[in-house]
Amino acid sequence: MNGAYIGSKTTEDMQVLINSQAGAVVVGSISVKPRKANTGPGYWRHKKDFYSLNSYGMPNGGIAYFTTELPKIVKLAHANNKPLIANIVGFANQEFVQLIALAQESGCDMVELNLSCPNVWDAGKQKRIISYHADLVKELLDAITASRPHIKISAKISPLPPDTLREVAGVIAESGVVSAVVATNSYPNALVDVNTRLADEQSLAGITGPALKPISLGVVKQLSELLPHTIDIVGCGGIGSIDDLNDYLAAGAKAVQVVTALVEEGTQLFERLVATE
Ligand code: RRO
Repeated sequence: MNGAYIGSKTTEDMQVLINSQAGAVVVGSISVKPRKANTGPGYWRHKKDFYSLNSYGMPNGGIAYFTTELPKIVKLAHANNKPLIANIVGFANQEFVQLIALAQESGCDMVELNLSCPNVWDAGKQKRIISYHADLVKELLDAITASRPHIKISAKISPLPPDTLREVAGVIAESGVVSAVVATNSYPNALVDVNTRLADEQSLAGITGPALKPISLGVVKQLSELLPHTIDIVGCGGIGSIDDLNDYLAAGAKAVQVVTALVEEGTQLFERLVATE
């Protein structure tokens, strides 16, 4: 499947992904309020493709757009036999709860909590990246359980360092509401050089692509030992070939998301991966 990215924000974007050979499709990230992209180029690619950096700042149409569009996107996906996953992001626990309601009412097959977006800044201050704080993850999962005791959701985390990963995996395992963990989102706060700004507000950005692969793969391997087998792991980070994909499956992933290679190659990437399976 695709990971939530700059090409999965609208019905038109989703139609392109739905027409591809992807096994499932992800829409989002969806927030409560509509969001404009950070000003600036947003994306920067290393000239030898070692990595990419992005700082878009979660642009999307918000509930206003997705109340009418999400049911349509679900229908389009189901007409092509593809599960539709909604990646959602809140600025408060109750916003996540509100967005879960939207996804469920629209017929989405799964909700993926984005606990890991690094690129939201306000007056020079960075929005806290939830997955780096086990206490914040617990508060959120408790709020979700309180409002929807029987729901099963997915959570997308950052490339966490070992102790944080152990704590967060413990909270997720105990919560009872998480049935899948997506590992990982981009590594936050990377810098190309002091003169290159992806967003006018700040120079720091999330790093993705091949350089992220060994880090995300290590997170997947650790999660396969930290999480019970009832929680699936979805690998994400630097997948551009069937060998990359197989490395994730061997490390314990049940499925994968692709982003940077998809940005570079377009949805033909899925055909290439399926053809070499
Ligand atoms: O929009 C972004 O800048 C962004 C998001 Br929401 C995310 O989850 N991960 C990322 O690398 N960029």
